[in-house]
Amino acid sequence: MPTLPKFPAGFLWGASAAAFQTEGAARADGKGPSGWDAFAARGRIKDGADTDRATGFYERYAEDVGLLAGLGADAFRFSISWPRVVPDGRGPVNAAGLDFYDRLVDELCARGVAPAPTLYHWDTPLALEDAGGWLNRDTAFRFAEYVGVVAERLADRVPMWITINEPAEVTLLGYAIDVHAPGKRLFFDALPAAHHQLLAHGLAVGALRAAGAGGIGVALSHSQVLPAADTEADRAAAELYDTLTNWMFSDPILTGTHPDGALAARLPGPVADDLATIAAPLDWYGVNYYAPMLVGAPGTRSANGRSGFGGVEVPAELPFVLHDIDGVEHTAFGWPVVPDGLRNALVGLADRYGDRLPPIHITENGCSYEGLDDQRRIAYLDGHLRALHRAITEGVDVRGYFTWSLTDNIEWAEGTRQRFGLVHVDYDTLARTPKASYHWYRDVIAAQHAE
Ligand code: IFM
Repeated sequence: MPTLPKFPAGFLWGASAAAFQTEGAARADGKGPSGWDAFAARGRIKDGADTDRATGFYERYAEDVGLLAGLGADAFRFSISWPRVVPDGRGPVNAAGLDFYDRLVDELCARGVAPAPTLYHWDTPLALEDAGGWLNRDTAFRFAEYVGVVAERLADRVPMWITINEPAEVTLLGYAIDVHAPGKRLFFDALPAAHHQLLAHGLAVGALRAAGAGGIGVALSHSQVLPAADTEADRAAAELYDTLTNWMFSDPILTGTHPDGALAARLPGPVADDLATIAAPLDWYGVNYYAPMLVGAPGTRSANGRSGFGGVEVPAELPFVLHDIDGVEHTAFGWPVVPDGLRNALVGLADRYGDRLPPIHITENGCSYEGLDDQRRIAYLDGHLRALHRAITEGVDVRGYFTWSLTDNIEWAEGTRQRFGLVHVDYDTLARTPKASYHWYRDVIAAQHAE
């Protein structure tokens, strides 16, 4: 593989992970159950993976921090489990839970890896989920309380914070089409979940700042959305999908406005006041990118007959369908590999927001493939880093890149079937084995760090 072009001085090289996907210890040391624990207990993880154990990160965190240090990573994006810190989502704080993240942060700092915690990566405390979860406005205020507790404890050592991760996926997969926890099928009635997560983000920014935290960002998924065919119906379907998955989240955060009046009219609460909270200034903006989306009108079919995305079919109740992208490589998950889609998504953000767009970090990018000699993962990462470099050359201010993921982990409803790690996890023994991509990424980082 030819050497990658040089990224700007000070560019941050990292890897990402999340609590439910790695920690295990689901009932240990006072942790409360999350909506995802309940979803797993209902048999909704396809391969019946042991999510109570996951990769055992709760016990093995020092080993994984050692792997990060071995990579030469500048930063590690992990998530804090809300129900480990506030077991019932409100009320008493679990000291043992906070102590765990304190130890983790100390270990990272000791190994020269900057901690970059995400405060919400989908594991809502079950007590709050049972009270409506993100459909309930109160959840946003409980989130801000928990964020304040965490920030008071960790702000002295954490240089980079992520409030919430991918609210679009939580809304669509969790509340609209019953693919993820909490397993609701509300279609457009899921929209309040989007609004309340955004409100939670805005309130969390305030709670972080009040505790003296800096380096505040968010992690939103951004995909280039393309109409399946050049027809009015496909263009309208793609535009709606683009609004629902991209702009409905980034516009409120970056501009304090809503991209679609008709959709905004379906949102609950004092929306105009909430938008002022949601648009609290950020220090940086996180982009998760995996693949572009090809969208058609209901009833249309992909040229190759394959529809959906990674096995997820859009129910007929929604006014769009997802088409497969033909003629490109696909990952083990069936996701199309289109590196230039990352450049396009970034240039699209810069064009749309101009000066309102803070410096960007790529907070997730990666792929699912089998095997230790994962040359296809290396090709994926190499291609996306080159596309990222092109975006920077074209003027987009990108300051860092976190690959998803450090180790294999629980891929939500897919369980252990999809492996996104640079490091292989044997789910019987929990032994970690670096893959070829780990060694490749280590060499990339070393070359980038060299003068
Ligand atoms: O594993 C997930 C992660 O938790 C959120 N973003 C997408 C990844 C791959 O599906």
